[in-house]
Amino acid sequence: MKKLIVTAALTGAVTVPTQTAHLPYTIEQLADDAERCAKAGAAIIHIHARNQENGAPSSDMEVFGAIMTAIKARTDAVICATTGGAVTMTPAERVRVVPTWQPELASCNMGSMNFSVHPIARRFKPEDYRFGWEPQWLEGSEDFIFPNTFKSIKHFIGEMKKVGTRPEFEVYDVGHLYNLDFMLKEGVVETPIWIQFVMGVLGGIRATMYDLMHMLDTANRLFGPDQFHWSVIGAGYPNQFHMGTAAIMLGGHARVGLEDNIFVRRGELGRNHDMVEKIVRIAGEFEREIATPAEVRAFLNLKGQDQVTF
Ligand code: KMH
Ligand code: ZN
Repeated sequence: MKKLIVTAALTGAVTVPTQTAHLPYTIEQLADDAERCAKAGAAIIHIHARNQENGAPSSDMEVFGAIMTAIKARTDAVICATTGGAVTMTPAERVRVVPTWQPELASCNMGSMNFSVHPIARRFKPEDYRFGWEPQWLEGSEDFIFPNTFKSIKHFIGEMKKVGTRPEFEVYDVGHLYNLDFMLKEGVVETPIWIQFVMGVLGGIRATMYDLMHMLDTANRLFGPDQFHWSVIGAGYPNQFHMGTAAIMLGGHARVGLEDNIFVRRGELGRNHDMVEKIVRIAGEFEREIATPAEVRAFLNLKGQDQVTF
């Protein structure tokens, strides 16, 4: 795929509302942001569900379905549902979106790891928080292990296969690529593989060019350049745009949005579509055209918007 696939990750489960008033969490806000991002060039919209009153991450299947239904009504972008969920959720809760709503694409996290955002809590005083759940959410992540055992990864992929959902493999470190290779050799995973390199999470590999090249070299060596396609997340600012620009230069693809980063320029909070517009502008400078949802569906061999249950 010569064209650039832009994913917009609208909300996630890590960013808290106090960090930025631009974080969407209601169905309406998420649908608005999805439409604006799609118009700006995002072909994939990555979705988490949040509590409609207080913005806390949620595993409520009704809310998840309502968000995806609202987005589908307003854009033809591919919807990628999270199975990473949030720290409070069990793997069984996380995977439920797959059999329930049978999305075209879903994330599949490729290893257990520390996953922490506790340093963000240092930026705020107790009285700064908009919602009561937020300080404990940030601070508690210091003691959190994100569980993704081989058995649960196999189960997640099995659930996806049953309903024709394609996995997007989230790899946060080199070891996760070896886990993916193991799954491939076991016959659990099929090629071509769609990989999201997640760089810059506290607990995973850093978001530097050296680390990205190491991930890419390792993936090339394990799978061969024709057997996988990749996109990259740079968590935080300026990582999101540094890694995205590297992907534009190297023939990969880019994910942007408030799940991973809240600043569009140094010190300037951005909206989701500001992030998409910026990466599209950078792609333009490098003469990379932007892929449409239809092109992404063909490229990733997705089952189509009419085959989901939302
Ligand atoms: N929160 C991101 C760092 C998922 O949703 O499954 C990775 C992510 C995982 O998007
Ligand atoms: Zn996510």
